Amino acid sequence: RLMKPRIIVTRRWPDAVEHILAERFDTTFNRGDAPLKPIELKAAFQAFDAILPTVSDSLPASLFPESDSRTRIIANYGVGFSHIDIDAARAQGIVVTNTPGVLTDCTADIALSLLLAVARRAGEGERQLRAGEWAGWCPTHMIGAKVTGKTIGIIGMGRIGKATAKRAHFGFDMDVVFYNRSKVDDEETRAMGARQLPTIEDVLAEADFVSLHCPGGAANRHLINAERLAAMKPGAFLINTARGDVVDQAALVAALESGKLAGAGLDVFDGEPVVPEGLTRLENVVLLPHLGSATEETRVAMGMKAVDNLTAFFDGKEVPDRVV
Ligand code: 8YV
Repeated sequence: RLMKPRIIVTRRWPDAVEHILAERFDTTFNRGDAPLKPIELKAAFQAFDAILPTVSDSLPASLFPESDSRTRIIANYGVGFSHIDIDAARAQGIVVTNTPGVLTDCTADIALSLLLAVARRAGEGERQLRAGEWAGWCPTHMIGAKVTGKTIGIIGMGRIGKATAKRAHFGFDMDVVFYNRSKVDDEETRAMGARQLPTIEDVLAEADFVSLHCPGGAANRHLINAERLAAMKPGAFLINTARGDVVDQAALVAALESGKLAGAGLDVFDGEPVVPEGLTRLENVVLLPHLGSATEETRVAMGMKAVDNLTAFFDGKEVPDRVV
C-alpha cells in the first residue's frame, strides 16, 4: 500500500496496543475522557477507513452513511457487538470484527466473583465494616447462602458460559443445567458435569443461581422479564455479565424488593453507565462497572485481536474474527 489506512480509536486503549496501531496505521486517538458524540461517530464514516469502537460507542443505523462510506471496516474492541447495527453495516458493505476467545476466562472469573460476593454478602459486609458499624463476630451475623453443591443455571452456553460452568462444577461442586439455542455436543456437556434442558423455564425451575451468557440486542431484549423472574426458585440469585438489555431492570428491582430473589450480581446495565437508583439503594445486590474483561492481559489481547483483524483486512487477507 502507498498510504497507511486512516483509522480512529474511540477510547484510550492499553499503551502496548496503541503503539502498534500508531506504527501500522495513520491513527487518530480520542484523548478525551468521554466517548465520542454520535455526531462525531457519524462524521468518522466519511473521514476514516476504519473505526475501532467499544461497547460505549453505540452505532445505530442512523449514524451509518446512506452511501459512499469511507469506512470499510469496524473493528470492535470486545466480543459483544450488539451496540453496532450489523444490518446497516452489511448494507454498506462494511466489514465488522470482534475479539472472541481472549476475554473468556476473565469474564467467567467475574461471573464467579459476583456469584460468590452476592451469595456470601461480601459487598454488604464490606460496607458495614468500612462504615464502622461492625458490632463483632456473632453466630448469626450476616448469614449468607452456601454456594458449594448448589445448582447453577447457565443461559447461553458459548465460550464464556462453558468457562463459567467449569469453574462452578469443578471449583464449587455445583450441578450445572443450561439452556442454549442449539444443541451442545453431548460429550462436552458431560465433561462439564452439565445437563442441557429444552427451555429457559426448565433451567429457571432448577437453578439456585442463574447466570446469563447470551448476546444482547433485539433478539434477547428482556429475555429475563417479570414472568421469567417469577419462574425462578424463591430465594434464587441472578448473575449478569452479558448485556444489560437481556434483563428487564425494573422487573428485577421488583423481584429483589419483594424478596422473590435473594440477590443479584450485575456487571452490565441497560443504558450504561447510568445505573437506576432502584438498584443502587438495595443491599442484596453486587454492582460492578462492566469489569468482565478488565485485566491487563485480556485488554492487551483484545487490542491485539483488533490489530490482527485490521492488518489482515488492509492486506487483503482473510479477516480472522469477521462477524459481518
Ligand atoms: C468489553 C465486553 O469491556 O467484550 C465484551 O463484549 O463487554 C467487554 O469485554 C467491552 O465490550 C469493551 O468494548
